[in-house]
Amino acid sequence: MPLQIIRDDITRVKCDAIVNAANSKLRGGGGVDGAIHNAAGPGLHEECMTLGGCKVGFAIITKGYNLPCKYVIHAVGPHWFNGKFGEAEQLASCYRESLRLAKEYGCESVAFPLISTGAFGYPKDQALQIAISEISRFLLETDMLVFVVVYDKDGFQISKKLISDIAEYIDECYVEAHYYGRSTVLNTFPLDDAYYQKSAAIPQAPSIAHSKPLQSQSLDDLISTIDESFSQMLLRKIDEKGISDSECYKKANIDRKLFSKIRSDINYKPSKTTAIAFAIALELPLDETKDMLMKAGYALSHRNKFDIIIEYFIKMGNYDVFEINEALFAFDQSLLGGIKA
Ligand code: AR6
Repeated sequence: MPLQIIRDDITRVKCDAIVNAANSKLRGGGGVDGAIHNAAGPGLHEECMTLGGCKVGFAIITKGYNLPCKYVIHAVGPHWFNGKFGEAEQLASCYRESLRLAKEYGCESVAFPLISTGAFGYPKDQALQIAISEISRFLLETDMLVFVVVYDKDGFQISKKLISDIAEYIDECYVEAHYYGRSTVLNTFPLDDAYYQKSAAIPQAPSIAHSKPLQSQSLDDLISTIDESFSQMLLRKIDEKGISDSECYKKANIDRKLFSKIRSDINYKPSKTTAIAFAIALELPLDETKDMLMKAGYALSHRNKFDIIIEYFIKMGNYDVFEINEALFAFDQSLLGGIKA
C-alpha cells in the first residue's frame, strides 16, 4: 500500500499505529512526544515507565490509550551533531524498527512524524529523504498504508537545488504558455534566441527501455490501440514492459485494491493523479504519458503548476514517484497515487 505525505497534527491521524519521536528514557517531553502524551492521557506515561527505556535507533510499542490509534511506537532518533557520528544510519534504523514492529503487531496503517527534526536538530531535508527511502523500501515487500506527517510546512524543505530547478522550469513553461497565448491572438510574437537557448538547455530524458520500438509496430497494431480504454492501455503497457502488476502498482504508489478495480473494469475512469502515477511507474516518455492521460480524459498543460512539475520530472528521466511527491508537496500540489480513485 502507498506512502502519503500529509500535513497534520499526528495525534489526530486515525490509523492503527502512530510513531512517537521519543527520548531514550521514554519519559515524555516536548514536541511531538509531549503532544502524544497529552492526547493519550496518563496511562501512556505509566506504561512507558515500566519499559526500561529504549536505545537510540530502536523502537518500542505501547497501547494507544485515548488516542485514535491502537498503538504508539516510540522510536528514539539520534541527536544531530554534524552527520559524522552515524546519525543517518541511526535514523534509518528508527524507521526500519518502527515498521518492523507495526508489521509484527498486524498494523495496516502507520503514521510517522519527521523523527529527530525538532529538538534533536536533524536537517529536515535529509531526514525526509531517509524517511522516504526506508519506507518505500519496506513497502516493496509489505502491504501497509504509511503516512509521513509534516507538522509545520514552513520548516519543510526538499533539496534547495531541486526546488530552484523546478521553480525555474515552471517559470520557463509559464513564459512559453504566455507567448503561445499572445501569438495566437496577435500572431506577431516571435520567440527570441534566448528563449530557444533556454528551452534547449532543459535536460532531456535519458533513453529508457521502452517495450516496443515504434518502427516495429505494424499499422494494424497502432490502429488496434486507438479505441483502447485507459485500463486496457495500462495492462498492455505492463505486459510490454515485462513487469508484474504488483511491481507496477507499488512503483505507482497505488493501493492494491484500487489496482484490482482498474484491472477488472475496462471502462474505469481514474483520477488524473492516478493516471499519471501509472505513467510514471511505467516510465513512459512525455508523448506516451499524454496518450495515456488522454485515454482517461485528461491532458497536460503549461498553465498548471502540477502538470509542469510532472513534465519536469519526465524530461529529467526521474520516475521516482516518492521524489515527485516530495516536490509536489513542497509546491502545495496534489500528490500522486494513494488509495482513492
Ligand atoms: N504532529 C506531527 N509532527 C509534530 C507535532 C505533531 N503534533 N509536534 C511536533 N512535530 P520533536 P525530536 C514535528 O522535537 O527532534 C522531545 O522532547 C516537529 O515539527 O518532537 O526527535 C522528546 O522527548 C518536528 O519536525 O522530536 C525528545 O527528548 C518533528 O515533529 C526530543 O524531543 C520532531 O520534533 C526528540 O526530538
